[in-house]
Amino acid sequence: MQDYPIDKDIILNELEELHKLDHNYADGRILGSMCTEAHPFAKEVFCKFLDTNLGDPGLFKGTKQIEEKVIKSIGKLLSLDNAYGNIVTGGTEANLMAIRAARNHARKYKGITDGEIIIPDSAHFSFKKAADMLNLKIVEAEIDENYKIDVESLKEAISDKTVAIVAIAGTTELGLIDPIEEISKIALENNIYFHVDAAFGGFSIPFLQKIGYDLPVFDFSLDGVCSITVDPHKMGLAPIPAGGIIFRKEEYLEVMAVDSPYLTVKTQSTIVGTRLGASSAATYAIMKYFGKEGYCKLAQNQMENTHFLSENLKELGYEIVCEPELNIVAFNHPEMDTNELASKLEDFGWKVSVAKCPIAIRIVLMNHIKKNHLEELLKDLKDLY
Ligand code: 0PR
Repeated sequence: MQDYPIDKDIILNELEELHKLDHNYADGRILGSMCTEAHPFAKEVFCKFLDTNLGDPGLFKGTKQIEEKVIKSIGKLLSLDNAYGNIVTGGTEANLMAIRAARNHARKYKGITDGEIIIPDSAHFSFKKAADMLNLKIVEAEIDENYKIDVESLKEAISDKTVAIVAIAGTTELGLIDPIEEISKIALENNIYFHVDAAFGGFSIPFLQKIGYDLPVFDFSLDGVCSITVDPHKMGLAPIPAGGIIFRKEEYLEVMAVDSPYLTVKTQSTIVGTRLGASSAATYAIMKYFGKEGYCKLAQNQMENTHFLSENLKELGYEIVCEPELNIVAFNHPEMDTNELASKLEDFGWKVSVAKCPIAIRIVLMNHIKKNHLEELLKDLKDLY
């Protein structure tokens, strides 16, 4: 840092120059992101609450009420009348909280001190971070030919050290929904904590179901489900950072509580101490502003784009890895190496992402990708070979 103050304009110019190096969502070229441009109203509200700190909720009683309301309202969307939880920084922190709750619960009530968690191969890498931080062993359940959890393999993976089972509603690479109803029964039978990672799908599956899409049940209507991750900063159009962790029972927060003697509340269960109230306020605002009707339209629009893309890709001779359940299309060309295809698309100015299981170009049809961008993409894909 220099010794003397610098004029605002000079600083802003420097920052803007660097900001120009960033890609922006508006040109529709970012094809592999699960984030998108937040809604302007959500951004406006976010700025108003920038100084609020939910780490000390007694000082920010109103903002704490907003967080509670938003958690209850997401809970209701997921078939839970009285939800507990927090708006956190994203899916990673939400998953970490869920696994911490499961570990602490198993330690307290079952005396398990060297626990294991069962996750599918398709799980997001945040569970590897959680296991590392919480000193848990990962046991991987296999995925079947449809890229969903193989239930038999999951059953075999259960041991007397299992503290949690994880399934995904909207996998990161393919957007698929695991057989959560079946897994919920297994979790109940074995008295094991069951966490559903719906970071991506949580803000679209309920709305797609409402407008008639035949998607499997994934939420708290299944008795075995103990917690769900659902991220407002993905399909919810809230500004980053906004993840959500919803717990069925308050005891899952209680088993994580540590004393916070000099704060206005005497215990804290979140991982982060000082934390943004702005994320809760912005999420609350955008949910009210859209209502179910707004989110239904959004989800439907994105599914229409998904089908438009997958049908046209097939016509061009590309192979779709699986029929999309949510708004992700993964594809390959039978005669071209996928990484080569990806680098050619990059040369055309597209920012693509390559899935690893199976290897495929993966396009996440977020709100910033419009029909005209897809037409341009399809034209480039046609010219490629
Ligand atoms: N759970 C699932 C199912 C996810 O897909 C992700 C993120 C997470 C948890 C973790 O969420 P946070 O990143 O909010 O902590 N999935 C994408 C990923 O990391 C997110 C992403 C976003 C990727 C923007 C690229 C990008 O440009 O792979």
